[in-house]
Amino acid sequence: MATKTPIRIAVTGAAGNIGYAAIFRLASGAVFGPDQPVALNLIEVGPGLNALNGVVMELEDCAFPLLTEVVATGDLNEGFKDADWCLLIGAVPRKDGMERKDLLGINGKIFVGQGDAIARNAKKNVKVLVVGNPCNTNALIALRSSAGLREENFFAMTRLDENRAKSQLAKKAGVHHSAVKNVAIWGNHSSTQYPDFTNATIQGKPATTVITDQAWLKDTFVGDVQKRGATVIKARGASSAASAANAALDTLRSLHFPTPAGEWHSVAVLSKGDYGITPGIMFGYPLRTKADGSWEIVQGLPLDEFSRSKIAITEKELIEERATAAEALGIKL
Ligand code: NAX
Repeated sequence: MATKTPIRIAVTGAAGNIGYAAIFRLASGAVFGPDQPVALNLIEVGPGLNALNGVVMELEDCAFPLLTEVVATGDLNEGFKDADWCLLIGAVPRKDGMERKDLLGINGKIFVGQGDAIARNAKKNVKVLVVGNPCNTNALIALRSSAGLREENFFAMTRLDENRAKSQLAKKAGVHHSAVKNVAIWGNHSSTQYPDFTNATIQGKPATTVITDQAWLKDTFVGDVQKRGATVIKARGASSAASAANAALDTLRSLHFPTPAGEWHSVAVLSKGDYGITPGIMFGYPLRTKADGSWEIVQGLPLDEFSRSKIAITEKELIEERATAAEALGIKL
């Protein structure tokens, strides 16, 4: 039995597709390491609560050495109690043909209530990662609803896009995906995101000197990464689940442990104006996690005219999403 204080992780939508693919790996030690105990607070609604009973049985049946406690509940106060991390997955998923904007009204309300419940029940230095879509604006709603918590502890997931982009670059270059580094995802987790190949490296060299086909980079690569979610939905008949869970766990790990020298990871945080972006939107940036657990945005990356034009599009979408959500919810964002 490990002796460290457990990290308590609250997971909403725990019995859904992404939740189910995430929690067993959390309990196994795959995120926080083989000597770090974890406790899970699993939160569901409606029919999901019945399914959650079965998930709890399966967790018991795994007899994970690092798992110290499982709380399964439909009550947000109980669910977020003493949480160190909140992984907000539960939401109504996007269906084929549905735009993220359509989801703003439906899902925004969920994140007002959850932000408030987190502020009242979780630890004061709790960190919150939003996966449920539209995740950038949902994260902003949760942040604005959680009086007293630290703005810099709210994140929205763009890591799936980063991982997708790395794989596409690796395939084109004919190398293993681990050879591709530093792919920043700028902006929104949506079809306007900008997967930045201009600052990426392949086997330590600029990606643009390894892949010299500019048309492929600017059109095929950017377009394929932007539309990958929709392409998976068409093929599976359901949105990305295992890869989304994997990306959520990658994000937690990257925010928990220091980033290796010279590298970065992608995640959306509250803009304070870095790179000229409008303050007050949750914007995807390249981040480095420091040894003390705080983070910083990677500064000074060159952005050419093409990159700037793409970033402007995704910034505009996030400003519009914020306005749409504020109007739909009748709150200031
Ligand atoms: P599922 O429908 O399989 O699961 C969602 C679960 O959330 C259900 O069990 C439901 O009962 C529960 N739920 C709904 N409202 C809740 C609430 N208020 N409190 C607690 N639980 C609640 O969807 P799944 O495939 O797991 O997707 C979950 C979310 O992730 C969706 O919003 C989806 O769009 C989003 N995604 C985000 C991605 C990203 O990169 N940020 C990529 C994958 C995915 O599209």
